[in-house]
Amino acid sequence: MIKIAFAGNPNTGKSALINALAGSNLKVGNWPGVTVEKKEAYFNYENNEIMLVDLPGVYSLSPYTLEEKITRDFILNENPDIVINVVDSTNLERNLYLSCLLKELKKPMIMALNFYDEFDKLDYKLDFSKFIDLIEYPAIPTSALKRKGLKELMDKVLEVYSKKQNFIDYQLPFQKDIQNELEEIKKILLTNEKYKIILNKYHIDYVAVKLLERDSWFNETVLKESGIDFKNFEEERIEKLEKKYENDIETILAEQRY
Ligand SMILES: Nc1nc2c(ncn2[C@@H]2O[C@H](COP(=O)(O)OP(=O)(O)OP(=O)(O)O)[C@@H](O)[C@H]2O)c(=O)[nH]1
Ligand SMILES: [Mg+2]
Repeated sequence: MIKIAFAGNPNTGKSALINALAGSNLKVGNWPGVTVEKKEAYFNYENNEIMLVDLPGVYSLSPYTLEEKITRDFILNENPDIVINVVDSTNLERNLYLSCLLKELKKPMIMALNFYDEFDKLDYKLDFSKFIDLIEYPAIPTSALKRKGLKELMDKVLEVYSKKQNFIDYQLPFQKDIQNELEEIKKILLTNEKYKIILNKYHIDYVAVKLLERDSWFNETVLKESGIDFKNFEEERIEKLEKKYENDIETILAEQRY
């Protein structure tokens, strides 16, 4: 079975796309332990069983809201084979911040440039090949409303799936001094055996970014999973960067992503 997670800002058409693809086979429940709705759908595409998971609409993947924690936990821990990042193509600039954060999770990903009917109506233009070069993963124009691009999207899913990669090598978007710091953290992670258990589960680039931004949810999760406590990890060096930029590290990274 191919497991696909749909992630994107609120109102980008995630549910509409799932409904258009799978008909009305939507199963509605709750995420374990919380009252946020969990929707899944199953259908068959060219002899492949497909599971579609409708993640809550989010603007970020911070440790601060339930929806954002559900989204990143699902993508990191439930091993979807592919993430479909649904964006509103008429609102690209606002949508691409989350796309950038999703890339950091390093899972195989495809962008659905949804609302493409509106995009056309507005007579917007996109240099498609340049855009794909910049985002570093495939993008397919879709309209859930007009049922356009659905076959192309699913064909791309099968193509990406057949490559059977767990982690994808995207470039991280940060400036040189941040990048250097990430490299230092990665060196520490690689030279100590005890971190192996974490690196087997999470891509090292992702671990490095989470440690650098003191991500509390990541620290909690890792502590629970492996007993390793990353609290205060690299604290001195993080504070040095904060002094240099005269800002807190989360804001520094967020600004560079923007
Ligand atoms: N014109 C147009 N409208 C669309 C398209 N996709 C979805 N819509 C409409 O946009 C609205 C929001 O769609 P949803 O599928 O509910 O969006 P969502 O991403 O699931 O939103 P959340 O669950 O709140 O995160 C609905 O009224 C859809 O009918 C599209 O491609 N074109
Ligand atoms: Mg929805």
